[in-house]
Formats: sequence, C-alpha cells, structure tokens
Amino acid sequence: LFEELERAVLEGNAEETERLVKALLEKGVNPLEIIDKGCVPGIERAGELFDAEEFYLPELIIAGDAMKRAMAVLEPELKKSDLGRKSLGKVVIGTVEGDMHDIGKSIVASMLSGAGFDVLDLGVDVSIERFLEEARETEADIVGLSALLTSTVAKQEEFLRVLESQGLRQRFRVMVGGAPVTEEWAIRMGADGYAEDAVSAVRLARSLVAKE
Ligand code: B1M
Repeated sequence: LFEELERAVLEGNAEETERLVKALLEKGVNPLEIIDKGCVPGIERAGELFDAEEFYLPELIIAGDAMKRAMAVLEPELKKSDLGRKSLGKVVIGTVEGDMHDIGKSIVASMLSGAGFDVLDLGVDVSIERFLEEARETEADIVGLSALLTSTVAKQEEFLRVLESQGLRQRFRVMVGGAPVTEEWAIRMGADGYAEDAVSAVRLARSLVAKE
C-alpha cells in the first residue's frame, strides 16, 4: 500500500491517494508513518523528476494537489492527540513571503498542535510585518518560519533583523525550517533553533518553551 500511495502521489492521482490513505488509516497505521513512507517519497520523487526536466510545472502541481488531498485526511489525525491537554505554549507559524510551499509547514503545524501547542497557521506568502503583528497580537512564545526556496530563506534572517531593530529579539523564540535550510544557516542568522522534520520540530519547540 505504501508503494501504491507513493505512485498515486507521484502521478497526481488525488482520488487514489485519498483512497489509499484511508485504507492505511483503517489498518491502524500511524498517520506520520503514512506521510513519511507513502506521501513524502512520492512528492520527493516528483521534485527529482522536475529537477531532471522529466516533469514540468503542471505535473509538479498535480502531485502537490494529491499530497494536499492526503493531508486533508491526515492533518485531523495528527492533531487528535491534543484533546484535553494543557497548552504547552503559543506558536505562530507560516511560510515566508514569496514562497507558496505549504505541505511541510502544515505537517509541522499539525504535529505541534497534536503535541499540545496552540498553533496559529498563517499560511503561505506571509510578510514579515504580518508575522510580527500576529506574534504580538497572540503573545506568541514561538514564531516558526518555513522556506522552501533558496531565494526565500533570506526572509527568515530578515525577520530576525527586524525583531532586533525593534528591540523584540528576546520577546519571541524563533525556529526555522524547510528543505534548503540547514543547522549552520540557522545558527549563522541567529535563530533559536532549526528542525529538519516535523518530529524534530516538536522536540525543538518543547525545548524552546522549557528554556523560557
Ligand atoms: Co516547488 N520547488 N516550486 N513546488 N517543490 C521545490 C522546493 C524544489 C526543490 C524542486 C526542485 O527543483 N527539485 C525547487 C526549489 C529550488 C530551490 O530554490 N532550491 C522548487 C521550485 C523551483 C519551485 C518553483 C519556482 C517552480 C516554478 O514555478 N518554476 C515554484 C515556486 C512557487 C513559489 O513558492 N513562489 C514551485 C511550486 C511548487 C508547487 C506549487 C507546484 C508545489 C507546492 C505545493 C504546495 O506546497 N502546496 C511544489 C512542490 C510540491 C515542490 C517539491 C517537489 C516538494 C515540496 C514538499 O512538499 N515536500 C519540492 C522538492 C523537494 O523538496 N524535494 C519543490 C514534502 C514536505 C513534507 O517536505 O516541505 O521539506 P518539506 O517539509 C519538511 C521539512 O523541510 C521540515 O518539516 C517538514 C516535514 O517533515 N520543515 C520545517 C518545513 N518547514 C518547517 C518549518 C519549521 C521546522 C521544520 O519550523 C518553523
């Protein structure tokens, strides 16, 4: 089933993707395992084929749509575990300005929510001003910035510089992530933490609120 799911995402077959995700859930498979072993390999393969110019933008878009269909079924499952628990803290998260990639960011948001954080997901193409405004408004503990393009990761650093210039750097913990982001880059720009995937993002967020 995992292999079939990988193929369905790669081929952009949204109906089949949804059917297979539901079949795996019915078998009692953990939603994160469905994402990691079925959906992510499919979407990553689509990225490789796009890189190799064997896939063009339309194919990438329909593979992305199939992945989103899978996530529509899986996100509520990822969030389920938070029922009735005390909040661990508030997180404002989004994909930076100029960047429309939201699959990974949404997985991180759902996992944080499932782990017990109050999460405000601002979506994609979020300006620095909006991150700041929402973080202040909600009195966020953590601001999370996702970036998937080498051309947009600079926005993460810009956000940190704006916080500094406004004397707010100590007010929020800042975590960054996204495929082109590295630990080294995160340290260099002065972020409080970097996570390479959703599981480590939850671990990182927990450690950041523990330090407060
Ligand atoms: Co685009 N895209 N894309 N794309 N796309 C990439 C990123 C690319 C690497 C593909 C390639 O060339 N191989 C390439 C970027 C090259 C670069 O800059 N280095 C690329 C490009 C070039 C583009 C366009 C410019 C194409 C064009 O128009 N010519 C365009 C840009 C549009 C824009 O944003 N302005 C574009 C568009 C698209 C689609 C719309 C078609 C679609 C996005 C659909 C959507 O998100 N709704 C799409 C897709 C699907 C991809 C790939 C194939 C898959 C991304 C993904 O969803 N991965 C991607 C190739 C790749 O990454 N292998 C690619 C699965 C997801 C689970 O992983 O997002 O990495 P990821 O998230 C992980 C971790 O990174 C981490 O946890 C997540 C879960 O484990 N993480 C965080 C993410 N955010 C975090 C935040 C945190 C912590 C951890 O804290 C805050």
